[in-house]
Amino acid sequence: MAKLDILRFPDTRLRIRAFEVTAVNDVLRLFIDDLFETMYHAGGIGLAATQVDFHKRLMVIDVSESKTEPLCFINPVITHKEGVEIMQEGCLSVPGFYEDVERAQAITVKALDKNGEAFELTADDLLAVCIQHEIDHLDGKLFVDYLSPLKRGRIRRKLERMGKDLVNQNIRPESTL
Ligand code: QAP
Ligand code: CO
Repeated sequence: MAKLDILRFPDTRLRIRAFEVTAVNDVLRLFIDDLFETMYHAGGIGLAATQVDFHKRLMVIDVSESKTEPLCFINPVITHKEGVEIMQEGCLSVPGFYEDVERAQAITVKALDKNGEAFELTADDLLAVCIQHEIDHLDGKLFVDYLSPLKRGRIRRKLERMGKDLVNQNIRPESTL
């Protein structure tokens, strides 16, 4: 197992559209374990492969309080969206910033699991929002893209000004102002 480095906005590698996974094998499963380890260590509820500079359509999520409900989605596709919900979102690639984003309130998603088996899942509220947020990453999209250019620019400049090391030491951008 290995903890991986997480790319930080505005790194242009976060804009790469991920490729379909063509084979679910042991090598990929080892990487999935690393994604979970990285997400849990960073205190996240979701992490897409794109965020660790691996450009395949693969993401992990665990929205449970107890951190005992790992979900892995390979080649995820949303087949149904319903309703609207505004939720405050954050992102491990945009550390220290949380803003309201409007998304579908409920979704159905189909994907492959870590054994390469197809499954379909209907989700609402936090899990639905998290799935939409992570699929956006696989398409090179970030939650800050839904904000006004002014807000996005402020966040970009604050993150650019702080060294990578400060972020890794978990010092929040707002504490430097
Ligand atoms: C996406 O985000 C998400 O700034 C997952 O300092 C977030 O796990 C979907 C995190 C909210 C729906 C609602 C962010 C951890 C984790 C930070 C995350 C931070 C430490 C973000
Ligand atoms: Co994110």
